[in-house]
Amino acid sequence: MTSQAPADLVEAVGRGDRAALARLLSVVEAGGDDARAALATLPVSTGDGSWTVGITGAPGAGKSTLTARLVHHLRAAGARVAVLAIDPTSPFTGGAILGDRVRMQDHSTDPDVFIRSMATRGHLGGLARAAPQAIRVLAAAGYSWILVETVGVGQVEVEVAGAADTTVVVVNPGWGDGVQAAKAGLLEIGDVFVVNKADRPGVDATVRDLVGMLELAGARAWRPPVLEAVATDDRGVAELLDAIERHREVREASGELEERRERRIADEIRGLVLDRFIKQADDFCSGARFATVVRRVADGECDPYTAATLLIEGADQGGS
Ligand SMILES: Nc1nc2c(ncn2[C@@H]2O[C@H](COP(=O)(O)OP(=O)(O)OP(=O)(O)O)[C@@H](O)[C@H]2O)c(=O)[nH]1
Ligand SMILES: [Mg+2]
Repeated sequence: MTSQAPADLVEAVGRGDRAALARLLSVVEAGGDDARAALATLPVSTGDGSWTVGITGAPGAGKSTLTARLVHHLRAAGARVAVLAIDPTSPFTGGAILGDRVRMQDHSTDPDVFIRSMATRGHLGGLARAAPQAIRVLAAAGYSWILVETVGVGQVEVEVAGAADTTVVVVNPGWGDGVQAAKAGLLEIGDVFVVNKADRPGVDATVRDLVGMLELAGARAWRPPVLEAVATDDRGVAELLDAIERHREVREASGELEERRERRIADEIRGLVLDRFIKQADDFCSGARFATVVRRVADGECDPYTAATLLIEGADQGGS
């Protein structure tokens, strides 16, 4: 797939080679031996000097529009920015990603902005594994801000958001939107809440709902603010960036950052282990041996539990 050795790619990325960065991200996304080799040469303690912001919320909430506006503000302040748009839906629809491309067009010729979309290939666990690694690659490439857009509707998205230093949850005005966010588990992971599309009715009620639910969730050292924004008019975006920076300062001062980073490394390792076991399970459950075992269970010669044990232990001895 790539003519360059993974270690050379990592080195080229460190020199600011954008084409190498794109290739390295593809390698990491694909997983497997090349990804392992590349990641092994990547410094683990990246993140020094870089800050990852997860932007999550229901489909169509305005995440991409807000992200594009944030990029604009960060660029105005001279920062180098990477955007990772994660699409957990089918790789065949591609709709959201296409939309993102359009919204990000303003930044497409800026050499200090790097935009990348990632879709699920194969199982969802692959995405949960690849996203934190992609963030690590982007940090190593010297981007001081990494914005990660995910659709916050399922567990995987919540896991991906766990790779962020600050998580922004985007909701819209309207009956029950705050409740939906709560159901999707977004109240727990949000550090900053934004009621976007504040040009529509029902903003006050949604803000009130969110503030109420956050209070019920109990006292935290950081009290997540609930902001209003109209991303399409750049309203409330400067305030959002202020809130993110305040959160960053509090996080950095609290010493809790180190703990979070360790937890994230633990998650990454767990993801890698899981990824390898899943691959192994796929190997066990395919081919002639598997077919034979299935037939034996179907014929009533053995039960599924025994069959599974036989498959696993047999493979250990067979060394496949
Ligand atoms: N009225 C109004 N429309 C907005 C606002 N922000 C975004 N939109 C519109 O809402 C639509 C969806 O915006 P996106 O930024 O693509 O939303 P998203 O959350 O990234 O969507 P997905 O990635 O598909 O989940 C677009 O048509 C935007 O122009 C806003 O503040 N007010
Ligand atoms: Mg989007």
